[in-house]
Amino acid sequence: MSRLITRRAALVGSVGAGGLMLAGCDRLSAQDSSFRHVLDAAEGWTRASQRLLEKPDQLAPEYKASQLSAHFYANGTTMPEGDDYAQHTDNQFADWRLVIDGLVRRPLSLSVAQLRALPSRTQITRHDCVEGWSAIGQWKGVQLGLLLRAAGVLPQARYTVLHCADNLDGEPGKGGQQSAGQYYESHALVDSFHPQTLIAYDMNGRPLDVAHGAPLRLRLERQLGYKQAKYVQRIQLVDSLHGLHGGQGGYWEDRGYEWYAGI
Ligand SMILES: Nc1nc2c(c(=O)[nH]1)N[C@H]1C(S)=C(S)[C@@H](COP(=O)(O)O)O[C@H]1N2
Ligand SMILES: [Mo]
Repeated sequence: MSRLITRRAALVGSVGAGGLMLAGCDRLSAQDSSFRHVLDAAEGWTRASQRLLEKPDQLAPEYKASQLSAHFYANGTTMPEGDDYAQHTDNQFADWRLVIDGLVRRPLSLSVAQLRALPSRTQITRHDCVEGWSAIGQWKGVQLGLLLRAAGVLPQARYTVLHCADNLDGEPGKGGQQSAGQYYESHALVDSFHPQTLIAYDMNGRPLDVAHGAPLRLRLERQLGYKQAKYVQRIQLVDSLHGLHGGQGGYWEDRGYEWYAGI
């Protein structure tokens, strides 16, 4: 183990679970430049994100464990169709990758195990769906800002676009008969770098289940449910939303919903 990696592994370990993390980092970082870039970015990011967390007016409310909803409804796609996703569930998402590309200096490709070895944030927040239901859940994941910092967002980038593994057919609950399409979402950079914006892998203390977006989903806590992309495989940095799918920045936006869905 080189001295550099030792120091970085120790840094990650101090945020996470000590010795276990250290061993894990060593194994996961071997020959993998994506993972090393994220470890490089972690140090400065932790301080920057901590400063943002000291501004309560800009944060979504966080709740106590005693306030967790007994049942968290699952909405939209609850089981992506097709062989690709079935293969991922068959091998416990070992080959799933989160790719970060587009207008970045260093495109990244990270496994779920690598994401789990990084510094994490855990938060208990309320999810509000436009269909009129809410639920309080606990989310654990990597702050998206850390990953973006590691990828090196280029100055001309304005949005993150989250590409998901599922096709959605429209929902009876939203009027039905919407055209089928690949689910995707997009966000402004300022919201993507927000300290409560996570690529989440655990929900209520357990790995995300398929209905809630396994293995990775977005949590971006000051906007409505449909902005919380599940089954995320790729985050593309773009300067414009126009050439993507219907051009309005998201599956539901292409079908008439607001792009900025603040709550
Ligand atoms: N990939 C994908 N993400 C999605 C959806 C979907 O159908 N596909 N539905 C959205 C909607 S409308 C809501 S309310 C939430 C529901 O998240 P949950 O199933 O964990 O409750 O996911 C959002 N993200
Ligand atoms: Mo929703």
